[in-house]
This record gives sequence, C-alpha cells and structure tokens, in this order.
Amino acid sequence: MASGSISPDDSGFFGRLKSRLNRGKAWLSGDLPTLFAGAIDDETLEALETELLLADVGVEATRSLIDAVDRSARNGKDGVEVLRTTIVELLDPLALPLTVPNGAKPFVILTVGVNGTGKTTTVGKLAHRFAAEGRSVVIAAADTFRAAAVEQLDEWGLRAGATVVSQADRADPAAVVHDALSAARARGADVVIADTAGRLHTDAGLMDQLAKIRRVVARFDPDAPHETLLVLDASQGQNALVQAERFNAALGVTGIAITKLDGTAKGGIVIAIARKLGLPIRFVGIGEAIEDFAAFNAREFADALIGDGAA
Ligand SMILES: Nc1nc2c(ncn2[C@@H]2O[C@H](COP(=O)(O)OP(=O)(O)O)[C@@H](O)[C@H]2O)c(=O)[nH]1
Ligand SMILES: [Mg+2]
Repeated sequence: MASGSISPDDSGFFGRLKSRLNRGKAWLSGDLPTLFAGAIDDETLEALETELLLADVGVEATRSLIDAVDRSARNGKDGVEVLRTTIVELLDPLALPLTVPNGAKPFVILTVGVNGTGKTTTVGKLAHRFAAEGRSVVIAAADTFRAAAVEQLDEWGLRAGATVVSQADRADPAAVVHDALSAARARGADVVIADTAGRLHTDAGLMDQLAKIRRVVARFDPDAPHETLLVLDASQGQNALVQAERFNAALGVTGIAITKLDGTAKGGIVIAIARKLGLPIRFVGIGEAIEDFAAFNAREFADALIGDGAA
C-alpha cells in the first residue's frame, strides 16, 4: 500500500463548508469591501478589530492581523486581500495532513478531548476514510463510561467495515486499548483508532486515565501513539483554546481536529488556536455525516471566514 495523506474525495467539501459556516454568511459579519473602500484609517482598523474579536480570533492573533493590514494597506494594497493573505500565511504551515507511513503497523491514533466535542463521531469518520483507502482499521472503544459510545462506534464500524473492540461497561479503558492493539497485531491491521472518555469526576482523573492509556500504547510500540489527536468543538470559541492548552500540556497533542464549524460564528477560534499553539490542524468537521469531514485547507478556510472576495 502506498503511504500518503488521507484525502479520499474532498471535492465538493468547500462548497458545503462555505454554505454551512455561520449558515452561509462569512463569519466576519461586516461588509469588508465597504469597510476597506476608503482610506484605511484608525477607525477602519478599529472596526476590523471588533469584527475579528467577535469571530473569536483572539486578542493576539487579532493584533497581528491588524498590524499586517495597517502596514500593507497604508501602502495602497487592498485591505481584504491583505487580510486573506495574512490569515493564509498564518494557517498554511499548520495545514498538515495526517500521514500514515508504511513502517508503523499498526499506526496508532489516540483521540482526546472534552465531552461532546465530537470524538466518537471523528473516530467513526476517520475509520471510514482509512477504510476507503483500503486500510484495515481496528477501533478501540475506550470510553467505557458512556455505554452509548460503544453503540455509536458499532454503527460507524459496521459502515466502515472496521472492527470495534469493546468490553463491559466501566471496564478499564487502558485494557480495552490493549485488547484492540493485540487484535490489530494478530490480524495485521493497518490502523488502530482509540476513542476515549471526555469527562471523569475530575479533570486530573481524566488526564491520569489518558496518561495510563498512553503508557499501555507505548509498551506495545515505543513509537506509539503515532498521533494524539485533540478534538475541539469550534462553537465553544475561547473555551476550545483553553482546552487545547490544557490537553497539550498534559499529553503532548500532535494534531487537532476541529468539529462543528457548521453554523458557528466563532470559527475564528481556529486562528487563535493556530497562533497560540502552532499545532498541526489535521481535519475539520462541518456536520454529522461521513462526508462532512475533510483535511484542513488554509485557503478555503480563509475564504469561508472572510468571504471569497466577490465584492
Ligand atoms: N453539527 C455538527 N455536529 C457534530 C459534528 N461532529 C459531531 N457532532 C455531533 O456532536 C454530538 C457529540 O458528538 P460525539 O462524537 O458523541 O462527541 P464525544 O462526546 O466527544 O464523543 C453528536 O450529536 C454528534 O453527532 C460536526 O462537525 N457538526
Ligand atoms: Mg464519545
């Protein structure tokens, strides 16, 4: 099997992205071409700053975008285009697809994140993508706190033709992951994706549990997990940023999936997270269906955020 990024057919995704983000409106609700129509003065920049902050771009990233617009636009460049280019320059280095090298077998992905962000859904969508590429997938149902999570995964597994390994309710999640890894090795599976719980009685309890899962995985293969994928819900805005910092500090995140970009006016949080953490953004989710999921593309994202320039 050839190694490479997972990118089955993402065509048509951009259209859906645009039509669903903030319900089809650009996130920056003001009319940018009008805003930039006259001379770029302090008033213009202040109005733009408000727009960016309202879209949850965050204070730091907003500052650097405003600076860039200020510098270039005063030299007669088009304000909207400067904004677009600056956003793309910030995000493009982080638009790094998740690649599965041939050597790592099985390639182990550990998904983490708080409750309800879309971990289980993302695991299902990922299993489907890998399967569509002809890779064999084992899913570890390691959220043993929510019985419904196993059912949810069984359904995704069935559709993707992936094996789902689970145990009884309240089983040790690390034991489930261990089982899944053994099963994957026994049958020569290509990829193992572990779903995990998002909420325990305490935050420390959750991080301890995830750390334990990591240790079990590392005993199985010192290079694994090959990916610790943090799942963030874009509609949570600044909260998602706080989660990203917390999970990264505790576990060392290697990639981010950003879900629920459909219908949120807080999509600018992607920029805030990029600016603050500099972690690879692997995937975006724009709905509950299999096809509502694609590799992150900086240009498409910028176009959806600020409108695609057709004034
Ligand atoms: N609109 C929308 N809903 C999503 C998306 N991803 C997941 N969901 C929904 O969010 C809810 C929580 O998802 P789930 O995968 O169970 O989250 P988990 O608790 O992190 O495992 C479910 O109803 C999902 O269908 C997305 O990209 N867009
Ligand atoms: Mg779940």
